[in-house]
Amino acid sequence: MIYMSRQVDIRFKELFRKGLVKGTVILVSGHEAASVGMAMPFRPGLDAVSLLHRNLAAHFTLGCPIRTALCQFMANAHSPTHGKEGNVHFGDALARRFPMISHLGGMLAVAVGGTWAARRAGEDAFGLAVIGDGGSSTGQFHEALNMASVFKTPVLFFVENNGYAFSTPVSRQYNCEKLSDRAAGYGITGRTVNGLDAFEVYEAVMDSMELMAKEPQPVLIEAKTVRLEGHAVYDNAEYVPDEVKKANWDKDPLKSARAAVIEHCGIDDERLSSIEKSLLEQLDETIRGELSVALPSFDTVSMDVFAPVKYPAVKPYGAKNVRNTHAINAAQEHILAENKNAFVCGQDVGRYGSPFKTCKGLIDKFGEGRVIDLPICEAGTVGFCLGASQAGARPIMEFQFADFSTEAVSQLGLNAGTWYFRSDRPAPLLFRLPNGAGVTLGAFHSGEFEGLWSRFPGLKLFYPVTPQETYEALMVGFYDDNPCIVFEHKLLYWSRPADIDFDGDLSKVCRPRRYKEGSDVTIIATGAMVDQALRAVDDGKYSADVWNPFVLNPLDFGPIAESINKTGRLLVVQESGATAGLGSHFISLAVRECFGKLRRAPELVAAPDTPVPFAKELETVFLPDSGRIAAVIEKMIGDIS
Ligand SMILES: Cc1ncc(C[n+]2csc(CCOP(=O)(O)OP(=O)(O)O)c2C)c(N)n1
Ligand SMILES: [Mg+2]
Repeated sequence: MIYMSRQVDIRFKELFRKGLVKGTVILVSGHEAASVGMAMPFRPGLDAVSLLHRNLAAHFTLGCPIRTALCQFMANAHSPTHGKEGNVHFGDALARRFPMISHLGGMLAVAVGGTWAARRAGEDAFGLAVIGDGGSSTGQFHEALNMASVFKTPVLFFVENNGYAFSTPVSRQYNCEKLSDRAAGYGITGRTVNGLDAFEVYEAVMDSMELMAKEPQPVLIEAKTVRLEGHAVYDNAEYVPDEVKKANWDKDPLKSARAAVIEHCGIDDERLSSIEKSLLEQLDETIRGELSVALPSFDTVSMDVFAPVKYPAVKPYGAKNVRNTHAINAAQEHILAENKNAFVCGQDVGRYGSPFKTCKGLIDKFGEGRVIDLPICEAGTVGFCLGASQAGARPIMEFQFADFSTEAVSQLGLNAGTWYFRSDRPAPLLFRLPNGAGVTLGAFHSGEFEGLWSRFPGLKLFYPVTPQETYEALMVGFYDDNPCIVFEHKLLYWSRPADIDFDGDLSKVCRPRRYKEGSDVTIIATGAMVDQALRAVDDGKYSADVWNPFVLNPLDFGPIAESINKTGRLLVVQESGATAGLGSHFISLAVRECFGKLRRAPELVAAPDTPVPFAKELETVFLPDSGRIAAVIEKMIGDIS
């Protein structure tokens, strides 16, 4: 494996120079022994593994055919990502060898979540989470290790310390003696090993697994290794002193591995060379074959960002005169009762029942194993949920406030959002985001983030208003096989009590909602602005169609476009600042789809593009209200008459 990985590295470099491998090639020479030694004890399909960019040999050790890696790098029609992702960003999610994203540290929590969920389902799984010396400086390294320790999850954190992060030496990365010393801070065992010796690494990993089997907890191993080349093909590592380069080549793990094979396997140098020659011929034959394979095309490659959805029949639910908080609680209760693999997690969702009491009582009914208080690390916990979803669990995660979801932009937007696109595997995840202003909480607890999250393909966004919509959004979001976000406007938690009468048919849920029918103007409003819009037309002076798209992504604009074609006027009302929300998108769609029928330019009523101010007097003026909306309608209709 060490030999083959080295030869593939060399061939990749050549193919890149000939333009037959695009993007870039990260060079793995020097890391092969560590990769093989650490991966050998792990079992494909059971253990949850996140490898790093220099672990080609570990992919092979864990069952990835060399051909698959070649196709991935050549981005041809046989590529496991169908050419939709490049070079090292591949894996096999079904085999729990999770495909990495670029963001260093981002995959560690995924391995933790996968291991945790597999164990929870009764499987005897372990985890392997690999990171470099540079990546160990990320917050997510800490978040993942801390979570694994808190959740007593047996994940081996394996730090490959090659002395450099790209060009940056370790002196700029950390200030402790050994990276394994950090283990003490998590109450776990840590050790440093010679990463150039596959046998030593293997033995250390086996010891760790024994330890983890006795008492489930993570272990931290630092493997000291070397990078024999630059960071990637474009880097000739001028910043590495020549004497260090020479010393590194003297330590080449391929040389020591060959010597060990000769010593222990009764094979002499000549015989080994002939085996190597034949392996190389096979490799070259495979490369030649794959070079003649077609390149991917839009005709053959699905660019779907969403996994197909097949809703089950669910139980009907009804309640009289209830608020949104009740709807959320009832939906989660139903989900937990009906789905053994579901769990609710978030900060203070357990005994405290969450700050808005939307999880009240759930822990009494379902216990701590299913209603789980999380440490304060939003990025890590989203990664954890993503990993859990790959081992059969169906997580519901509450962000304490939508504002804190910004901590998890890369995990939710780039990792979870692109998961299906990259891996062909669904990531069933439901995130609840209490959002919006109006409760004097200032800039960091009042944001409305539907605009931000709409920028990430692969996420489904729901913005319910009524208790019925809220119940339906959570149900459909849970039973969807994609990462779904439900925005819960805080002002709507306790306002407008109403009945819920859900017939259990999830296939009818995803449609825009109309609250009022009229002929003069079409109003699109979201969140708490729906109430303001309704109030503006309440007195019957204007005849308005008032809509909430309800599913913001993927948006079904058809019925709203029909309404605009009928009224000839569009007013969009949003709480977010004009450049932050989706209002401009709705207007753009209307102009493109309904231009011939528009009687005047559409209007956007939005908050100013400032942070949400704290004082009530400022916040009240900041937020659009029914008076402002009515004035704009007056202007719009006045323009015509
Ligand atoms: C969060 C993040 N920041 C920056 C990068 C760009 N980047 C890719 S690899 C790399 C160096 C990583 O060094 P290290 O973790 O030591 O791993 P090594 O490449 O040495 O194996 C950098 C900075 C990234 N991928 N992710
Ligand atoms: Mg490094």
